Amino acid sequence: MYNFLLISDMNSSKKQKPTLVMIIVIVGALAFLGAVMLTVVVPVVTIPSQQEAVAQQQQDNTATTQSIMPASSNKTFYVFTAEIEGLNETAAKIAGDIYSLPEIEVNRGDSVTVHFYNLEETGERHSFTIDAQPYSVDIDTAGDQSGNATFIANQEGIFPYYCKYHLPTMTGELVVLPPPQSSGASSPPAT
Ligand SMILES: [Cu+2]
Repeated sequence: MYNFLLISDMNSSKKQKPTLVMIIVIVGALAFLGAVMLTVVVPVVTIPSQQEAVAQQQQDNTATTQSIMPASSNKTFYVFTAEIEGLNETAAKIAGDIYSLPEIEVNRGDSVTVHFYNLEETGERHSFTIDAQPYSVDIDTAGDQSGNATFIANQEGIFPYYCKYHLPTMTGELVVLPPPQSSGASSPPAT
């Protein structure tokens, strides 16, 4: 009790300056300790979150790439006339002509370009024709010639393409799938 009084006496009198110095020193030491704690502890805390941020950024980039894809997807196909080797057309009573590509697969919204090459040396005509609604494509070529067509695949489904001169063998299928975005979004979140 006496000691306390003595100290308070000291505080309230001339000894105030040294006490102030002490307080400054203590505050300074605490501040220094705090700074040390921050520099030591904070990096330990922030490194994982930085990694998470990088991972998040990578995910964002992937998502951005995917969402940009449908808007800028121009798909180009090269289709050639071909023949079934070894087929006796007279005996089989059927044309042995086929397309080099029996299937063209795109996504709805794609801009589709078909380059069609008639490789006949005899001048025989071939066509690449789609007349299933809403599509209307007709690349009609003489031998040794080529043509092309570009259209927007604005309806999903399976649409046959065929050669006007060589049915029923010279056929193929245009397959228009849903946009890649919606197939990615269809995976439901785990709940
Ligand atoms: Cu043909």
